[in-house]
Order: sequence, then C-alpha cells, then structure tokens
Amino acid sequence: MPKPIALISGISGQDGSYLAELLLKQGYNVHGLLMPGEANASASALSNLTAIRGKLTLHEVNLLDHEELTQIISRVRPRECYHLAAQSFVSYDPGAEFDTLQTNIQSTHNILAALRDHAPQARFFFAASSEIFGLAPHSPQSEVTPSNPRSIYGISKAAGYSLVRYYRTEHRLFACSGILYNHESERRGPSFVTRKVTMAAARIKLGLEKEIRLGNLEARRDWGYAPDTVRAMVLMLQQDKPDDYVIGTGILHSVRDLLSAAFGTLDLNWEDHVVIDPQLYRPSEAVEMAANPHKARERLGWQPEVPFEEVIRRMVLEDLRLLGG
Ligand code: GDR
Repeated sequence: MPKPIALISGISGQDGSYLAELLLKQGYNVHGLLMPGEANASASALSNLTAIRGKLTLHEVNLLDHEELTQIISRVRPRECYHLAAQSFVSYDPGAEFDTLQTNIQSTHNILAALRDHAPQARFFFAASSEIFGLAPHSPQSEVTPSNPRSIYGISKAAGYSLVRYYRTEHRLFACSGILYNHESERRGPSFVTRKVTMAAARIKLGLEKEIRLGNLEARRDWGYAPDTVRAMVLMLQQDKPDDYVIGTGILHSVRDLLSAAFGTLDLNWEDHVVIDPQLYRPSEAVEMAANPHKARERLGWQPEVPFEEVIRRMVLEDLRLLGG
C-alpha cells in the first residue's frame, strides 16, 4: 500500500515542524510548503526541520499565487492538507494590517479552491484562533461562542474560519477548523511573550542581561503545549465527519504566573528584573480567553498532556542550552 500523503503549509514553523514529525511517525509521506527563497535562506530559517529534513518533500510557493499553488496541489494530490501558514503575531501596527488581512485570507481561499478543483477527496485542516472571539460575551469560549474579533489578525482568522465552513457545506469538502488557543514550546518565536520571558530568564541567569521590558502583566491566556495541539489537528482529520473544535487547556495563567514559572526554574526573583513599558500594552485586548475543550475531549478523545509550568520549564532549559549554559 502506498503511504498516505500529507501536505503542510507553514511546515517550518513551530506547529508545522511538530506536525510533520507526528505524521512521519504515523507512516505518512509528508510534503511541506515553504515561502519562495526559504529553502536556501540561512540555516536558522529551517532549523525546526533539521532532524527530519531528509524525510520531507519541500516545495517553495507563494500562497497568494493561485496558479502556482494549484499546480502543486494537483501534482501532490494530498490525502490530508494542514494549512498552518499565516502571519501569526497579533500585531497592532497599522502598517502591517493590509498585509496581514490579505495574506491570511487569500492564502486560505487559494488552498481551499485548489483542493476543491484538484483534490476534492482531500481532508483539510485550518488553524483558526481564539482571536476570532475577541470581545467574547462569556468565558470560557466554545464552538458556539459568536465570533467578535478585535484585531486585524482575529478578523483574518474569522474570515478563514467562515471560508472553511462555506467549503464544507457548499462544496462538500472534508474541511475542519481548530480554534486554537495559545500554544508554546521550545520552538516558539522570540516575539511571543512566553519565549521573550524564558529567553530573558536564561540570559539574566548567565549575567548577559539585567532586565526585561514587558507590557500588561495582568493579561491572562490559556497557554498549552504545541505538540499537544498538533495531536488534536490529526485527530480531527481522522473522524467520520468534518467539524470545528476549540483546542485549549481551559486553564488561565497571567504574565505574572509566566514570570514566576520561568524565573523560578532558575531560582531567580522576577520582581528584581521586570520593567513595565507602557508602549508594550495592547490598545484593545480581550482579557479572559479560556477554552472550553469539552467537545474535543468527548469526540476526539483529546486532552492536553503537558501542564503550563512544565512547558515553561522546558522552554527555559532549552534557552539555557542554546546559550551554552
Ligand atoms: P497572543 O500571544 O497575542 O495571545 O497570540 P503573545 O505571546 O504575543 O501575547 C500574550 C499576552 O502577553 C501580553 N504581553 C506581551 N506580549 C508580548 N508579545 N510582548 C510583551 O512584552 C508583552 N507584555 C505583555 C500580551 O498583551 C498578551 O495578552 C498568540 C499567537 O500564537 C496567535 O497566532 C494565536 O492566534 C493566539 O496566541 C491565540
């Protein structure tokens, strides 16, 4: 029997690389989409794939180019397609908004249309986000919570989520969205607050820095572990019917808790090192973003395995290691 083929957009990112590892373990032939020029860019661009690169088939493509994307999809004919590529940092920079909105919506639309036309049997996963809830009327949020985004990024993800439903109902694609809450790991990018804090704790421990500048310490998030999150994506595509699922732990922690977990791992007192920078506050922010993962637990049998404190501890230890400490 030939191996089933999975295609992953955003394969070089945190989630894409963990997902590729999981699918390889499950016996898939894994193809990945990279941005033009990414394959030959600096080694660090593909560092998440170092251990598995020889087992992957990588394609460079501009996801905004419908023609080019269609050619790849009709050649690869994936059985499963995971669309993770997106501008994922929640930016409030007015200069970035046109790009974020256009890139995120158009790439999702292009992939869905190409699958409908050239691989209609394929199963499709879309990484939606808790940012689609924005100013939610209640917490925790579930699949029935209305979407009410408060950032351009959230609007782009809400549009993607609607496109997935549209292709599922009107074009009969097996298309699912995971409404993903924050999920972190040793591969998290440095602009996200968890990695910013764990890197700073490691640098401070080694005497390379003295302080870290942060915004709102009271902001609370539902922080999970990325390898747990990608497990849910695969389970969604293995069900009998396509559907949408909220994926998160249901447990909130504040940036203060994050500081305490990270600095505590290294026996440091975070209060001696944190400087509040009002510039880093976000203009409008939903404070209570917690998942109600009941449906994923019941239908997918999914539950998170690595608790918050352990996620942060692993990140801090990895950052120490990277610094040679
Ligand atoms: P988020 O993640 O916007 O929730 O998006 P991020 O780590 O950037 O922010 C988490 C919270 O920390 C507060 N905060 C700071 N954040 C950053 N980045 N830098 C700071 O200095 C700082 N100080 C306080 C923020 O105000 C915020 O409340 C992530 C991404 O993965 C998205 O792609 C995904 O869709 C959502 O999670 C769910």
